[in-house]
Amino acid sequence: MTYRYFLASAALFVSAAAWAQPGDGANYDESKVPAYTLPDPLAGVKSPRDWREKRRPEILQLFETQVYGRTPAGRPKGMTFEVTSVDSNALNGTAIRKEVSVLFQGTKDGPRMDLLVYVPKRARGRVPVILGLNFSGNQIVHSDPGITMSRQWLKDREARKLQVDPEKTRGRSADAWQVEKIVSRGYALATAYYGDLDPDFDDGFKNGVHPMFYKPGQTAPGPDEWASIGAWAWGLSRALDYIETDKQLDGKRVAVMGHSRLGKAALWAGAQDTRFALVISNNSGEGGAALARRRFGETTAIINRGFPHWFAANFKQYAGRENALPVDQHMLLALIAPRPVYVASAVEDQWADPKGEFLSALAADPVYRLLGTDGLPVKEMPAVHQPAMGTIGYHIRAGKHAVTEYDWEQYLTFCDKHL
Ligand code: GTR
Repeated sequence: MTYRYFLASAALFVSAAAWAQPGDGANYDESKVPAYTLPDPLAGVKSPRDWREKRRPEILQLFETQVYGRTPAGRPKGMTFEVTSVDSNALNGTAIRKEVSVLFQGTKDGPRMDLLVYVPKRARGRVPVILGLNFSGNQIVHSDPGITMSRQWLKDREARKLQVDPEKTRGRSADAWQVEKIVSRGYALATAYYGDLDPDFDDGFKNGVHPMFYKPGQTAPGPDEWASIGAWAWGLSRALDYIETDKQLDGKRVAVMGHSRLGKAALWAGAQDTRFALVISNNSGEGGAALARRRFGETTAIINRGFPHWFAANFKQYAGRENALPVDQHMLLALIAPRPVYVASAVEDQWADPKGEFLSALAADPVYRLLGTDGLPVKEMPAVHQPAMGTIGYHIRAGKHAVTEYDWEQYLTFCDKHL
């Protein structure tokens, strides 16, 4: 319920008609999956060097111009970090809770992202970090009353007249974040509200961080420029900029994680920013880990109709024409190689095409092996609750579209293995 609740509140950000739902012309019949040929990520590649110097940049540019849009390079000049609160006895004395404002233009009333960080108290030296954006404000990840209510979420709540008592949202998504479990396993958790980067509704990119980068007279991103997923991914890299400066955190061991639309963003962040040591996609589906060419569940046409602000304008030309795409999502995963990537599905999340998420991980395997890793250790889709963990990890669990304790258990095992 929790997650659905927040999706429902997120849904208010887009018109009801746009909120595409299963059954909206979606195919769920494997026998109706069209014949397709995946573009070969290793076309023309004879060596790891060919991959690194030629093919990988080529594929990255295709995703930039045809799918997610180009992200402004590097960090904004004048960006500063301000630690706004520290509690060294949080979570019954097991963690240090830190709140940090990432001021993109160095001013408190300018565009900013408010990070919440829990650091394991017993840790010695810099600790590895799990970083992920949340859907409705930092206060949803735990009932800890010391968490400052996300400022931007309060504004969004007002702007959209959400009938929800902010205090009642504290800890609403605690089961999707498992903060104590993460901290007890020796990882810091860092999170921020995704609306700090771009509010998730089609406002023509007037809010959020896009206007920071408009050229004189520009009022919206160009056809090959970044959109909402790009802004969320950019925010994850700015959070990593902070993490690198924090003496308690290890900027070289940061796992970027996201669920659903924020799983799309985590994959795109990990693909662009090689500083991320590991990437986790939880039920990211179409435009995330799932192969577009299968046209199973949510399709390119459905997602662009439902969420026109998520992808670059250029991406819309592929609605109903997936075979014309110069890439597919296995190549997004391949951009992360040789760094570990974990793709997770849920049996009842057919909208996200679990089989398409698995086949994408399988099709990225040859790139991972070319780069000297063990890639994905299986050739067939594992049975439910039978995780496969090589440098590529995959599991499918029973249940719905959500992040559960089971998912976190596997992710932490995967992080233990690789970080
Ligand atoms: C759905 C959307 C999916 C996924 C999901 C979510 O409505 O069709 O692609 O992103 O929202 O973010 O929970």
